[in-house]
This record gives sequence, C-alpha cells and structure tokens, in this order.
Amino acid sequence: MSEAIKQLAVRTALELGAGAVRVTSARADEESRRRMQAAFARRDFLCWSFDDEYARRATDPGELCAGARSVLCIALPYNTPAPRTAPLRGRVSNYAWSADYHRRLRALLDAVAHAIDEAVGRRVTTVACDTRPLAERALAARAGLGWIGKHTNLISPGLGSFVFLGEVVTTLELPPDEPIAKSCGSCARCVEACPTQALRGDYTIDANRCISDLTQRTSAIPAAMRPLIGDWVWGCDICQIVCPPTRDAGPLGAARWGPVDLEAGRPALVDLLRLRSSGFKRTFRPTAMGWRGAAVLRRNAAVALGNALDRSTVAPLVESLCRDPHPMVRGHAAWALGRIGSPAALAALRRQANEEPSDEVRAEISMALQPFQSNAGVCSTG
Ligand code: B12
Ligand code: SF4
Ligand code: SF4
Repeated sequence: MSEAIKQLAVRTALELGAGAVRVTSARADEESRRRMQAAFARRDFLCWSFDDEYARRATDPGELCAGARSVLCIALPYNTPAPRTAPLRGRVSNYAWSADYHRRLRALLDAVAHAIDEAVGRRVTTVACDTRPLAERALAARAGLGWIGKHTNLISPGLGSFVFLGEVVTTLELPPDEPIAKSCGSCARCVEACPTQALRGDYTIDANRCISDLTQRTSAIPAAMRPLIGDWVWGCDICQIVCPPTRDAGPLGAARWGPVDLEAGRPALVDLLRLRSSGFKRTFRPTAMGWRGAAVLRRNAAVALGNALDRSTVAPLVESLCRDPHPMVRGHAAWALGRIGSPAALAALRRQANEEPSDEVRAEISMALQPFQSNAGVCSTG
C-alpha cells in the first residue's frame, strides 16, 4: 500500500512538472540542527531572525505536522534562457523573473497532497515550500534528491541546482530513498566566481555578503558592498551559472518560468529608479520580487547605476536624490552620484547637502563628497 501511495505521489508530481521526487523519514535531524546552530552562532544570517529555536524546529518535520512519519521532497526546475543583455539594464535572478514561484509550487504540492489524501480517504498531509521553518536543503539531501554544493544549494543529478524545493509532509510511513554519496571534490568554481567572497569553500556561506541577501533586505546596503553588486537588481545567479552540473543541465525550466516581460527580466535601470506603485503592481508584484515593495527596487537601481558609471544617468539620479519619498533611496542615489563624480553630479550633491532633511541621507551625501573634498576648493575658485 505505502509503495503504491509513494508511486502515486511521484507520478502526480512528475506530471505537474517536477524534475525529481524522493522520500525521507520525518525524523528530527541532529546533524543539520548542529550545522544550522553553528551558522547562526557565526552570525552568518544577520538579516534573518534565525536562532537555536528556529534550528530545532526547522530540522524536525514533526513540528509542521503532528505525527509526521515521511517527507516527500520535490525538485522543480525553473531555469529559462536569460533575456539579452543591454546597456543600463539590470540583472534579475532567473528564480524571480517569472510569476511568483511560491504560488505555482504550492499548487503542485497541494495537488500531490490531495492525491495522497484522496487515496487514503482522510487528511494525512501538510505542505511546505520556502516560507515555513524547515531545513529544505538538508531534508532534500537526506532524501537523495541531490547533494549540497559549496555554493550551499542542492544540486540534483541531471537537473543541477536551478530547482525550487518543496515538501509534502505526511503521517504515512512511505518507503524512504537513499542519500547520494557525493561532494564537490576539488572543484571550487563557485567560491572563486563569487564577487563578494560570500562562500567560504567549506559548504558554508556568509549570507550577509551574498548579493541575493543584499538586494532583498529592506535596510541600507553597506557602502563597501555596493560596488561588488555590479548590475544585479534582484538576487544573484553567479555561483550557480559557473557550477558544472548546473551548467551542463542547461535551461530545463518550462516556458512559464520565463520572464513575465523584458522589464521583469532585464529592467531598464532609469525606469526602475523611477518606479512607483502602478508600475510596481503591474510588473513586479506578480513576481518573487513583489514582497519587499518598490523602494527596495529603486534603491537597487541606484546601486546598479552607481556601478554603471554612465553620465547620461546623472539627471535621473539627481531627481531621485531630491525627490524620492524614501530616505534610503535618496541616500543610495547620493552614493551613485558620488561614484559618477561628474561636475553636475557633485554640484547636485553639494546643493542637496543643505536642503536634505534626513540625517541618514546627509551622512550619505557627505560620504559621497568625501573623495572630492580637496578638489572642492579648486572647482569653486577655478
Ligand atoms: C534564508 C534563505 C536565503 C538567504 C540565505 C541563503 C542560505 N545559503 O542559507 C539568502 C537571501 C542569501 C538566500 C539566497 C538564495 N536562495 Co534562498 N532561502 C532561504 C530559506 C528561506 C532558508 C534557508 C536557511 O534556513 N538558511 C540557513 C542555513 C544554515 O540552512 P540551509 O542552507 O537550509 O541548510 C544548511 C544546513 O542544513 C547544512 N547541512 C545540513 N546537512 C548537511 C549535510 C552536508 C553534507 C552539508 C555539506 C551541509 C549540510 O548545510 C545546508 C547548506 O548550507 C530557504 C527556504 C527554506 N525554508 O529552507 C530558501 C532557499 C534555500 N533559497 C533558494 C534559492 C533559490 C536561493 C537563491 C538561489 C536565489 C537567488 N538566485 O538569488 C539564492 C542562493 C544563494 C546561495 N548561494 O545560497 C532555494 C534553494 C534551492 C536549492 N536548489 O538549493 C530555497 C530552498 C527555497 C526553495 N524552497 O526553493 N536564500
Ligand atoms: S548568489 Fe552571488 S553573491 Fe551569493 S554566494 Fe552566489 S555568487 Fe556569491
Ligand atoms: S561550482 Fe564546483 S564547488 Fe561549487 S557547488 Fe558546483 S560543483 Fe561544487
């Protein structure tokens, strides 16, 4: 019976687009808990409210579903070809440019759970994907869905790491699968390619340095990290693009995982800097970029423009410095103008230093002007 239920669940998931499905027992996982606690003790995830209690709950599926005995772990490939690059357009991670994956993955998981419940004749399932406290990668590795690479993502054989993970936790005892005995060996391409040195090479990450974290946080991006972000405006795929199993797998995502439109996949940076609520609702709200609001995207556009160093963008950056309703965006626009450092950019910064009401933004303006301080006298007399 339990083998038949497992096969039914696997078949249902594969029919709905899953790339692989494996089963593990729902026992609490001491090793993962220790690894997580060690990561939190190193303060690797400062923007997340992770603590020992989170680690305990996340490594015990029984916390999600009383009496849980098994977990079906599902990998859903999402990689689609990237839109063509063009000057002054930002880069978005391929996980975020389509209609929000949470809803679609949730629908798949619900369908699998429903198939199981119906076959058994009662409710025996709970689903999880991304947002619930569950160590999804560790569970998936234990189920043999793949192995955890030095970039800390789960790599599934033949699929690579561009896969979303989702789980159906059940009180049924299903036949478990075996973990895959595999590691990265001497490869360290992701570690070498990471522009911010977030990856340590020992299968751990300092998430505070990860571009994905930096572009999704709601607080200011530390000034030292801004130049390392390049043209990314949401997420980052570099460590996975260079990863051989992921590169070899290629773009396996179904067409529906493609960009909602060009603006979602490669947003024009100046338009993104001017993004207001109607444009946000139209283009970004339906995607996984929708959860942090428009100001975070405008801030990220300012950083990318500060890295593009194109004088044609000084006017919109000045407009943002003077008029953006959000102090964080005005502050990052100040930084971008300081990076460009043209006479018009510096003049606007000096003017605004006296007009700006926020202490935080005035501090950004003064930091942006600092490298030019000795030249300031020369300009004003010359
Ligand atoms: C917080 C979070 C982030 C944070 C922190 C990332 C991180 N590395 O933990 C930030 C914002 C940086 C982030 C970025 C991304 N994320 Co994210 N994120 C999460 C979230 C919500 C929690 C992760 C977490 O608890 N981290 C804390 C660490 C300590 O735990 P952990 O990584 O889960 O597990 C570790 C331990 O279990 C331990 N471990 C346990 N057993 C074993 C055994 C061995 C042998 C080894 C080596 C290790 C090991 O190692 C694991 C890996 O470090 C999960 C969803 C979820 N609920 O799990 C998605 C999730 C991990 N993210 C996902 C994705 C897609 C991304 C991005 C690719 C998005 C992007 N392109 O920008 C990047 C990848 C960046 C990177 N290199 O990790 C996917 C990953 C899919 C996959 N194939 O692995 C998840 C699973 C969401 C989902 N449901 O699909 N994310
Ligand atoms: S997602 Fe980007 S910044 Fe984060 S670890 Fe990978 S390469 Fe580094
Ligand atoms: S790039 Fe190499 S080291 Fe990094 S996760 Fe992939 S296989 Fe492992």
